[in-house]
Amino acid sequence: MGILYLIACKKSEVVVTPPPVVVVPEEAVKFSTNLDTGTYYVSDTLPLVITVSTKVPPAGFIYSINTTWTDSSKQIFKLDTTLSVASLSLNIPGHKRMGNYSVQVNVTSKSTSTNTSAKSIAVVNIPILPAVNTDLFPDLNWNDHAAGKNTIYDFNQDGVPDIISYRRVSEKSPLPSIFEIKDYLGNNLYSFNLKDFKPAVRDSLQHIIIDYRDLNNDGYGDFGLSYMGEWWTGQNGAPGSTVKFIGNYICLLLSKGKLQYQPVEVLDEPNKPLSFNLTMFDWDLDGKDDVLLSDLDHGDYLKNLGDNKFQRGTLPKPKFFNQAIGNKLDFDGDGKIDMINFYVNQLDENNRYNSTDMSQTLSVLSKTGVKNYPVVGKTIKKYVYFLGEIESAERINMVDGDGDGDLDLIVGSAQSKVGAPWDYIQEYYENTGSQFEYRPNYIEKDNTLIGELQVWVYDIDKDGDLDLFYPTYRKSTLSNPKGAVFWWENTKKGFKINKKFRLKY
Ligand SMILES: [Ca+2]
Ligand SMILES: [Ca+2]
Ligand SMILES: [Ca+2]
Ligand SMILES: [Ca+2]
Repeated sequence: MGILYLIACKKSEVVVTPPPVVVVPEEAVKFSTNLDTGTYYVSDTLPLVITVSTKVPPAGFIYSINTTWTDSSKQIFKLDTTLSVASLSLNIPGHKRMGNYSVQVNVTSKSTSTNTSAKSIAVVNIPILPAVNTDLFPDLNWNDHAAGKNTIYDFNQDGVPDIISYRRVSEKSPLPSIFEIKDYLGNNLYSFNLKDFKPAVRDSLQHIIIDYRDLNNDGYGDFGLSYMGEWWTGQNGAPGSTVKFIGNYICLLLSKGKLQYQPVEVLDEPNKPLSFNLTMFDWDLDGKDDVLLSDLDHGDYLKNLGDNKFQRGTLPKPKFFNQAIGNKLDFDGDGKIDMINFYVNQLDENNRYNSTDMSQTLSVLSKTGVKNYPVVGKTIKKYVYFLGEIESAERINMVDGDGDGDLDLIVGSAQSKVGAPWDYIQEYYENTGSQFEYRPNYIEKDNTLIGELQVWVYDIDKDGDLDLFYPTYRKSTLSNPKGAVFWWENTKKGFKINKKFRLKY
């Protein structure tokens, strides 16, 4: 004891008693987020708000956020930041692709690394299927909305897909059908009643063939409407029954800006046999889209002279191809839409072929002219009428299904049944450069699900390749047999049925 006293005296003249050291422990870090309530459904950007309930220590918190696409263990986002505030708000991009994501959030006291709290948030991206619910407008001709088209279209350029078709005034009325533009949200965008434009026009013009291109180069589509008169004198398609289709009326609706149109009468021939065709394309390859009034056999067309001027004329022979199942899409990838035509000989109601040409040919008409490709590996049948149990090819579309950079062919067929619902099949023909070769079962089939003739393409899972889907469905019959919706995922080794989706419309 005496020694200690001596040392203390040497060090200092004054003896002081040190204050007691009191260690105040930091409050344990606690936080919550806006995504704590369960699995969060994301379509791209993830809104994350972290709220810490603990008092902010003088040195602040380290906020760590780590987002992983768990389907491939790919890191999407990583952040470590020190902040002297009790909350952090972020919009994290990069969750576009279909699948499961995990967000790991850590909040740690900057001065005490052991004072930390962590949580993991499950996030899932279920893709949106851009199909339209046909219950929305039950009187519309939904076939024409979908037929011969490639993917969704947006006429008024407002981001909502549109519907172009027609409706009959009523099931029993002979009055001409009404041309309509509507959209997937149920909006009525434009309506054209031929009777208002030309009150004296004859009744019975029930069917309209519709096509569109930007004829006057103002950035909006213009329409060609071909009204057909028809009178059946027998039963539709029955053997021995005679049918008489008479009369055509064609007008153009030329755009005057967004959804404003000037109707122009082009043809009114009440007593001539009609043609089941009206196709807008640059048929004479001079750079301006023209209006083919009949079919390529007749070659009767309106040559586009520019500035809303057209000249009636006849396309020179030889014609490009035998017009059959068509679509328009950019086949060669030059940014310009090409005309696609799939010819296969057609059988009538007495099983007689329409032509002696037994080829199966896909023709592509582009600004450089026509190219023809044999379609091989399966004998494809096409019928004028569905009688009994037959399989008939009706629609085509194209998509790069094997990821080699060229477009492959999809043929949509119906298999008619007697006294039972029909089946629908989509079949794949791979583009080998010189021809299209049948690849059986490349597109998965399940006849218990919904079926239609026309398949459309869209990158549904947002992985950069085009997937397949049926453009329409019925919300009221989703749970019925053959009512359930699905899409096909492009795996580059086949199109696989996928039942994960959300219906936006
Ligand atoms: Ca729209
Ligand atoms: Ca032209
Ligand atoms: Ca290909
Ligand atoms: Ca895809």
